[in-house]
Amino acid sequence: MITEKTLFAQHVEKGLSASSKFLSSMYFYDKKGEGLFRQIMNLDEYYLTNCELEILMFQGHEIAHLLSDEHLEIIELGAGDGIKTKELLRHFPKDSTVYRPIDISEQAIIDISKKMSDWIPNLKVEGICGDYFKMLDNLKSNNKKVILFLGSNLGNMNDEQAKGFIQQLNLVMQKGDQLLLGLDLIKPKNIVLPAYNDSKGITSEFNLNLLDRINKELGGDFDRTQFEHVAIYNENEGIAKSYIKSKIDQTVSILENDTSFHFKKGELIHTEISRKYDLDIIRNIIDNTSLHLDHQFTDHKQYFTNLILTKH
Ligand code: AVI
Repeated sequence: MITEKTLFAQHVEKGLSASSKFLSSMYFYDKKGEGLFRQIMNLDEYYLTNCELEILMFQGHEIAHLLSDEHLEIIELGAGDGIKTKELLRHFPKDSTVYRPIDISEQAIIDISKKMSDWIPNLKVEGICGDYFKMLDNLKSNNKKVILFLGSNLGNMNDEQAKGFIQQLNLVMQKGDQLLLGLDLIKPKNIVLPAYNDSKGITSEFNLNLLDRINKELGGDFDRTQFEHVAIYNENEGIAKSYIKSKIDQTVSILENDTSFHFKKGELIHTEISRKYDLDIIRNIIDNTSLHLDHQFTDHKQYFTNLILTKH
């Protein structure tokens, strides 16, 4: 059987032996990484959280009205901390609405289920642990479904991957089901870049934690002090990119698969993209699906958007 550890080791070997080195941001989220991401979400420089919170706090009532149905299942992909979601959920009738957070982490499901039940007593909460699409497929029923995919999580995929992801969602949705998609909008560099290179250095810790993870889980000997976090944002393209840069010429060994990798001074490992959107980009992504963009909500600064897409 292929274990998580083997998959991680294979990914690291592939990424670090490529001519342009890369590692997937998917591996940011071990326990420490999750904690660091929560800290990032609370930074003022990471404007995404407050902008989406503002939309859901002040327009949540209207959004809920557009999503409502007699019997409704609200399914959230990636459980998160629930603070934003609660602002939406409080507007739905408790007796005919079920909230189902889906996450691969069992602990995340336990935490969010407890919190949401405390915040909104009487709301039916039924968390599900597992793979998004498998779980969504199992959930096919006569009830209308609303899928929440908030926080611009789609932005960590390139446009081809995002298309594939939305197409898979489209396949498991039934006519009348809706998707509430939270997306960060394209905006100037002086606003975006500090979100990915904050002054307290938490994003740097978050990115470099990947090296600690390789050391801990795969027996790597990365010297953290010889690498640094780099973030760039290309305004025309609308994509923030994160890298880990080698400060010196060095060789790193990884015991797990008995490999070693050479890094030149200044060489980059690409670790993450955070795509920013406009309506043309999103229309291109939902092209070839039967999802229609029905409503758009934005915060007062127009930094972030929540879109309602309906399956026709
Ligand atoms: C989870 N995701 C939407 C975050 C983002 O903005 O791309 C992850 C993140 N990376 C650095 N800071 C936050």
